[in-house]
Amino acid sequence: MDCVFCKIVKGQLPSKKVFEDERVYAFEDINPVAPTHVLIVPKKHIVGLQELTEEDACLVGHMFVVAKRIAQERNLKGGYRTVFNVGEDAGQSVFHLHLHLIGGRKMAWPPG
Ligand code: DGP
Repeated sequence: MDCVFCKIVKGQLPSKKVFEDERVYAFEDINPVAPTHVLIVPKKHIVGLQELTEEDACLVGHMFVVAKRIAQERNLKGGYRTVFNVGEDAGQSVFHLHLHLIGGRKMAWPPG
């Protein structure tokens, strides 16, 4: 399958690994928008949140637990943001589900 994140998960493209287990792979975003910008992706190819099914509900919960652990490891005590961009209007550019973990600086709301 011609999916950049599938290739990263399989080690066919380089990435800066942050965490890995049997279900997810987390790595540094190539274009960070904050001092911490990590992507948590399921090893299973899911196009995006819109394509999620009930059987993947535990997997998505696990992605958030991993995000929390990475935030703790990085000492993001002041806060951080977890984001799914869903579809083109929201800015989704890679169509393999991924959770952004962004932190290490003050953030504005609403996002752009
Ligand atoms: P989104 O716009 O929500 O689909 O986020 C996609 C993110 O993926 C974006 O912040 C840049 C990042 N990205 C795209 N291609 C690569 C890559 O090859 N390596 C890494 N590390 N990150 C990538």
